[in-house]
Amino acid sequence: MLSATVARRNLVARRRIQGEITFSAIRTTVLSSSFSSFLEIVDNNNNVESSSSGSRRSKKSSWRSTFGNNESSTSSSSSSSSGVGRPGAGGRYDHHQYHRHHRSHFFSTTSTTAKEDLEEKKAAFDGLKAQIESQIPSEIARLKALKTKYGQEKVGEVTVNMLMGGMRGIVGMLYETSLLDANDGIRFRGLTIPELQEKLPGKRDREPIPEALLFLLLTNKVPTEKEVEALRADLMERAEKFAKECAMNDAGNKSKKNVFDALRALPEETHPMTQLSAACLAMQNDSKFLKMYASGTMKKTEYWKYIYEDALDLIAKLPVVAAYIYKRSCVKEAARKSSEVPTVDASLDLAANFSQMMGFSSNECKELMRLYLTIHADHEGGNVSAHATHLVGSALSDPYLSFSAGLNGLAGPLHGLANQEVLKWLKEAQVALKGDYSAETVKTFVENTLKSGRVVPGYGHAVLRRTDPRYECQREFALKHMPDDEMFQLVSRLYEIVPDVLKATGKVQNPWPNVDAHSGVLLQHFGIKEENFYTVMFGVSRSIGCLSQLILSRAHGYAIERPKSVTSKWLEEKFQ
Ligand code: NMX
Ligand code: MLT
Repeated sequence: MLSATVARRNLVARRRIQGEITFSAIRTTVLSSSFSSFLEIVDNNNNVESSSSGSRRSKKSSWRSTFGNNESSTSSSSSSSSGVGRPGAGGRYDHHQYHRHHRSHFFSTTSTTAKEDLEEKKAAFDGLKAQIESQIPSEIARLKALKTKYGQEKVGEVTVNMLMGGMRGIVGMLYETSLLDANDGIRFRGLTIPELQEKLPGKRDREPIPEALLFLLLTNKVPTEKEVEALRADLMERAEKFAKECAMNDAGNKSKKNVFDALRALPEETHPMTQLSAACLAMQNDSKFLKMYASGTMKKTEYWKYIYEDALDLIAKLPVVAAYIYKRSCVKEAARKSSEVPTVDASLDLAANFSQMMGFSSNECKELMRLYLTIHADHEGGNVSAHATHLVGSALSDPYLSFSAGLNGLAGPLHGLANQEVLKWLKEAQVALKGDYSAETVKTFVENTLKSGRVVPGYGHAVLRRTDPRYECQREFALKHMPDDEMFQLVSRLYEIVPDVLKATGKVQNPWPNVDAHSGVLLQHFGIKEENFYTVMFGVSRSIGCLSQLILSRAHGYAIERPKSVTSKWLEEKFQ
């Protein structure tokens, strides 16, 4: 069976398939024909006509003038020097009922009463959704112009090798939030990780906070301090409301079941990733998009608004659910409080609160969590978790369904679960090597891993052809905070040995370490020792990237994904 496959592969390898991918094919996935009516409105009016009940738009909204001043005085230098784009002119903002509610809460918790300060904060609070909205017409017009001008251009060609090799190298989707270069590594809206560390505002210490990254991914703009603070407060309010409602419901007569009831119904030994994915599905009932779609009153141009609300809700809820799973299924019996919904401290940032809810309140651990949640958030669109979320979302499945699909992909050992595999392997190495980390013994250990038929976890990548910059920044963190950690010494030694062992196989395309080779050693140092939880943390972070793109995909009218597949017989007949 295997040799037949190999023979078939050899027979057709390197021969080009007739089908070529044109820009038009990719673009077709962006703009479905039924979306063109929306484009006409944009073209004719250069404006999006409001059709949403309960929403009002004004070209000269008060936030724009206030916000514009605020922006230029506080952040324009950092943004322009970074080369990150600014939002399109002509900002409008919605006075959604929802926003009014949140804004009043936001102000009621704000100590200052100075009118100007309030105006500024109001502008910052409304800023994110309004900025996304203000960019939509120009983004759609830009995409339409791209299609008109280059629709028939080719962006690549597909060989049989590519088709049979996991679609490696096929350019087949649009994904705006980040771009991976084989030699330079990841750029989030054009910014490298060191640039994120330098430029993103809202820092508590050295590391950026993921809220700032979320703003950047959604708007292609480095936010101001105030914008980050407003988004932080919004997310934490969503998290607190969710946790409080579930806790009250737990304490009540239990007539209404919540997500924690769903988790309690699962065996404690259920893998934490399975629990996280199941929790997403169990929360689907909260989906605003689902309800609006079912009502039959939502226009296509409004989809993104409800996807946005669901996405932000989900990003806020996931750390609470994850911390619960950690306490329930990972920590030792003595420390376990399996039935309690974690308490959210809404004064903290998302990462610090996550760390605290898990039981780790040191500043160093909070800093690690900020770094961790930032660097795992996005890795362009083709990786399994992002692509799965994107694919399922393209069927207009809501964010709960879509991201659950992404998590199921992340739970695979060749993808996100590799971080768990790495720590298991490091522990195995510690036992086998008994403290002897000499080059020879470590090399033999790695070779034995390969001989046993396993991959070396944490090494290799489908796109990267260098050490993952996410590995490098974690190494820097370790050198700063825990240079003498014994397991870190082992990780450093492996970095010297593994690439040559993998190169010697003659088949590994990228012998360098990826993000997962380093994350576990940091977590275990700060007390998060249960490696079966590591991929859950990856998932909490990945929601930021996947769900940002999901909002943009609906805002820009991407079509349902449906590539063509062929049978191997079809290929044979084509080339024989
Ligand atoms: N150890 C042993 N063999 C490897 C490794 C490795 N780390 N990486 C690649 N190979 C093998 C691979 O299995 C394949 O063998 P075969 O032809 O017998 O099937 C051959 O080398 C060619 O594979 P590549 O083209 O180099 O890699 P590919 O793009 O197919 O896969 C990974 C990429 C990441 C799946 C692969 O490098 C791997 O399995 N790495 C270990 C698991 C891991 O760290 N995954 C995490 C990736 C990052 N993330 O978080 O998702
Ligand atoms: C990721 O972060 O998604 C991984 O590095 C895998 C990938 O990019 O394919």
